[in-house]
Amino acid sequence: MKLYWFDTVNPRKVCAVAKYLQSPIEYAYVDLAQGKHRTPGYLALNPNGKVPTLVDGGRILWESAAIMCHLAARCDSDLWPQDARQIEVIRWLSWDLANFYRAGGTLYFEHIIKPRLQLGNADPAAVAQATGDWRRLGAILDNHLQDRNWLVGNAISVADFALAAFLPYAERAYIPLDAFPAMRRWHERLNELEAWREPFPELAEAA
Ligand SMILES: N[C@@H](CCC(=O)N[C@@H](CS)C(=O)NCC(=O)O)C(=O)O
Repeated sequence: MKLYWFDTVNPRKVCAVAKYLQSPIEYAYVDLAQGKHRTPGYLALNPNGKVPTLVDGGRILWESAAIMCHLAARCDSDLWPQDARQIEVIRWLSWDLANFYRAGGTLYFEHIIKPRLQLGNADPAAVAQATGDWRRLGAILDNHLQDRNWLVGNAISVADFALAAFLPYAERAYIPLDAFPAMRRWHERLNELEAWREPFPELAEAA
């Protein structure tokens, strides 16, 4: 399998799962700063011009959630459970993509990606809107996590890898966690995993 990645939030989810599962992966670095995601060769793999992309034999997969599920299914891992928990995982992945990710994504983009890729200053209106949304939606997540270790059932799943994606960037992205103790405890549990703390391959190994 070949995984096209860059050291940003969506590839981070997939790299963390791949490392956690010890998936047999050849890593290919797609330097967004150099526009490598807009080359004809890369667009033929992923017409969205985004990372991550996974190539597994004849199968080309984009979308980090689908790639995480594929990696787990491929080795029968419970990260993508095959029983009633699967519906719960889909619920949280759906809620994330439709709601929560947008708030975190805006703060991450405004405070981390814009300066990194020299895209100008943070937009105060976008930051204010996203901060409010994060607080409103974060309360839902924090409430769910109050009496449990993981989002679904008693074990970690791809939903945890997806929904916690912005927490490692919280400080630099000015993502407010002060009012969310359950979310902070959840992140501490994730931080016990080396795959979560250090998800990315060495750049020297990248193609
Ligand atoms: N929904 C996609 C989003 C992928 C995405 O937005 N990736 C960012 C990096 S974190 C990217 O490639 N951005 C480049 C661009 O939009 O030009 C996924 O989950 O894989």
